[in-house]
Amino acid sequence: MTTINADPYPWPYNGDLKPENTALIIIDMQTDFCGLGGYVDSMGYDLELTRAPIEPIQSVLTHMRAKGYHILHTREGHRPDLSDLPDNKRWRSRQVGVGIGDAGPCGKVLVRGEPGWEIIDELRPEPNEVIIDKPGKGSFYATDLELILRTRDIQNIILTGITTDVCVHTTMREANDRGLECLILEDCCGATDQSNHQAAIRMIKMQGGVFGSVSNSQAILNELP
Ligand code: C5J
Repeated sequence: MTTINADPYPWPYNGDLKPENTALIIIDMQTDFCGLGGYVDSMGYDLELTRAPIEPIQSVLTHMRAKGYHILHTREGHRPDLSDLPDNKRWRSRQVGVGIGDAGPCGKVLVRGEPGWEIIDELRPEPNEVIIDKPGKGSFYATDLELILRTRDIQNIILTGITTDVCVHTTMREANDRGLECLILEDCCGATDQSNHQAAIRMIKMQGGVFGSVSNSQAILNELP
């Protein structure tokens, strides 16, 4: 039995934790969500909140790379012709700041290939790491993430990234319904609103861990086999 200290239960539930069956997923650490001039910045949110997880994720990433765990990154973004951008998503985004697909200081917002869409330098993927490009909030919808996880026999996923209440939560819920065992690292996530971050973390812990369990970067550094 190998587990990580977590709340509400030591994770994973079955004690089967090893590099071969466990992946770190880093969600949407893109300039548009945490960089100057990006989408979140254009909406007027406090960038400190979405930048807070950068250092803790760096520590976990370095540690898990060295131990040979699977590492996956995701990017939210749309095709340059916007053929995969739903009208209502674009309309809503235009109610606040620069709309998705429109030109901003970091290029067209959340459009593949634009500077704002890139993963930030601090967390740049290595060439052998998987990158999932997703048009939605969840990482499973309209992507090959499930195929990759099943092909590699990955059962446990450690979720980090931004934002806690939107793309991290949606991905965790999608993963949980597929029988994957989820751990969220609280200090490795951030939201545009701190109370939403806290609520999103609290929701995971109800009903005995309805979506999984919650831990932090220090526990990974200290306890991961
Ligand atoms: C949002 C995300 N918040 N990556 N995207 O629109 O959470």
